[in-house]
Amino acid sequence: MGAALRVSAGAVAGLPQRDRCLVMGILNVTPDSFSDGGSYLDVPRAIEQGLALAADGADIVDIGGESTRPGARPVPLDEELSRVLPVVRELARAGVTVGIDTMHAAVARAALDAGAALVNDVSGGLADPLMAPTVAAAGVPYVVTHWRAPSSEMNLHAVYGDVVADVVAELRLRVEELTACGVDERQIVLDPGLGFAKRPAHDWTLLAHLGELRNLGFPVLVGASRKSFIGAMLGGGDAAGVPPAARDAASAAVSALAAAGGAHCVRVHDVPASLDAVRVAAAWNAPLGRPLVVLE
Ligand code: PMM
Repeated sequence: MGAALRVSAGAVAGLPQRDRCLVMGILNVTPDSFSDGGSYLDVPRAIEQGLALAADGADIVDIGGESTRPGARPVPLDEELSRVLPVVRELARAGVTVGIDTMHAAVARAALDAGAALVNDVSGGLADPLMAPTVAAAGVPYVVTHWRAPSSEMNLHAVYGDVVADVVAELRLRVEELTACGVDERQIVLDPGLGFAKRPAHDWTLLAHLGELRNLGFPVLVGASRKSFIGAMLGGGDAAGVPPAARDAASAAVSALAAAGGAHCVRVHDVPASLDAVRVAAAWNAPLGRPLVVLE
């Protein structure tokens, strides 16, 4: 991208602006998410947890009502809506910047009406053809994740020639298609989709090459927290031996490295640890004159 440096940090209109990588706290209002499934299915409990994430320093609280773990069953639309909407409404009313984690345009639309500020779509617009026009009309930040197939079959699609080149090319195609549907480039945040049709080696390779994703020219969000590739690394190849909650220190280390590598946002369960981690990254990069996202 030439010798000139392009600074893109703080550039996502509608999201908090910080002199560091943003921290998005995860709130899954589901019975079956791999890490916090079942913990916050009760609405008052979910609201309490969302407020706790914000009090811990989360810049954004990301609310999801459908698990995307491998093999997860789809949730009927009315069930997804009834899980997330009261939580979105209450947290937005409390002044929290809320993200809605959904692949369904109707859920995104209803959540935006209830006060959500960002749409986080792990399918990058592929699961629902109405998502792109919905997000385009709303004009809100839109997280576009690398995705190949629904959770029930995504592991069958974890086949790459060169995982970095393939993910970059497929995300570039998503950007072209989304912008052709009216999504403004300034709305787009890209995400490598760690664990989505990826084996652990794919996830680590993508993290090592985050700069190539950044070079597409968009802010990048990294969702590594507690995922099985971290469990597998800690467990010497056996993720099952290291339960999700025992992966928080390693997840925070990934947050630090991702932030130092130019991530705009990390999506995590343990907010205080990652907040410290991204602060370390900002301090680490500051003497280099690049505390923020720099595209080279
Ligand atoms: N991962 C999950 C859910 N939503 N959203 C984005 N943008 N990126 C991710 O990597 C991502 C996501 C699955 O993990 P969870 O069960 O911890 O929410």
